[in-house]
Amino acid sequence: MKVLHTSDWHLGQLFYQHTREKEHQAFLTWLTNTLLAEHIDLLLVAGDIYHTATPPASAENQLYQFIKTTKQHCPDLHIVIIAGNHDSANRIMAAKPLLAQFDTHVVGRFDANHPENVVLSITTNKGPATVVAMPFLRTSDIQLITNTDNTSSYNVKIAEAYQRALDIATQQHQADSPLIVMGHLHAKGGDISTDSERNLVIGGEDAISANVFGKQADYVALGHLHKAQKVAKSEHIRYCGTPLPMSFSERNYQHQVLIAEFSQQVDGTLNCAVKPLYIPRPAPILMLPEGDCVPLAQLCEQLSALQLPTTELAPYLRVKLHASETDTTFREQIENALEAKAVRFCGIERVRQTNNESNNNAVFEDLSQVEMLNPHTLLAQAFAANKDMAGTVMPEQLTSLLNNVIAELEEQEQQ
Ligand SMILES: [Mn+2]
Repeated sequence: MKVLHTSDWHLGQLFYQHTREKEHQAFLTWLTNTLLAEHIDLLLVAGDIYHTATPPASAENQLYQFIKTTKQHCPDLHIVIIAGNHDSANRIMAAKPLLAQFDTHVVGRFDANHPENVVLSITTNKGPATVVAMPFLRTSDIQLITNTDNTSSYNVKIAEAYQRALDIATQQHQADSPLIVMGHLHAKGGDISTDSERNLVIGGEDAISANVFGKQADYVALGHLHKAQKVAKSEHIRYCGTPLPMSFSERNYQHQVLIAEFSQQVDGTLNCAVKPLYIPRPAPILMLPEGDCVPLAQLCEQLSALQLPTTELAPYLRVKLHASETDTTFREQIENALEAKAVRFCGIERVRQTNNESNNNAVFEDLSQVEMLNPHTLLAQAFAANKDMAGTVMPEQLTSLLNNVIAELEEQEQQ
């Protein structure tokens, strides 16, 4: 049995105000072709299908069109989609009865009293598979878990949620067939030593131990972190990462999907071999200059002389300029140098002398990463960065006001 694992499509996302619809379409078309060429039996989409809880109609249309087209090409394919933190659980679930007609299983929310709802028994052409399709768990989803101490942390409740689903899955599961766990969360023990960007250690939000996925799982398909990586050095616990670059810091990184192939070994045990498949990038991501900042005049020369790669879609371009550059007409000069260049301009980054703040700056390098921060961390950092508040301690009241806002939003989301 062959499984393709992808996540974090963020359909409907704007990249520095530019629509990504054509990039998403290029990816989806590539994915359909890949599913066909690789003879995939099961497609797993591990959350953050959409970029927001209220995506544009074009993004929803894109998902449905993808499912329809793919099923025409690969009639035996099964698809499992879970909701991520960016998705609205309700919106995802609304199409459930219709999508079922296309062998597409969607799971928007975990109900602690009905953990069986996230356990799917799927029969592919190559045999059965059991999938624990655990969506992103909001605090409100797990507060019903009462057999743990009421003061139990978020982590303990998350572990209990997975345990309840795994108990059912192991009962239903047929020996010798794959048991797959899906999740959308920040798992501890990500392969960050080889990741030059430590900013994926997301401030504040507690990372969850990889133990929650159980020992029985043959493959764990995760979403939420934007770069592909193994978790806790396990070959079979993986993030596949986002298919499109989410920031300029990802310009030299190869985005991918993962293929997990299950095969029976001579001794009867199940083997799972995982390999990445790299996704072509239809719109290049360019940063100028690539290295250190250069004086404005030199930058403008470089821009005028810029030879653009011939690609399907116009490249994104962002320029870097040192903050000490005093010429106030820099914007105009840069825009003039870029005139008649077929690029999608993504602004000018003013670079300060590297200092001790560099760690924080890395987190804030672009908005896609800010979105991954825990709201409380974000508030604390914003407070600390506010000059008027220098030297003062953040008042308790601010924290409780934020809690109220979050609670209200979660309530709205429930409706
Ligand atoms: Mn996410």
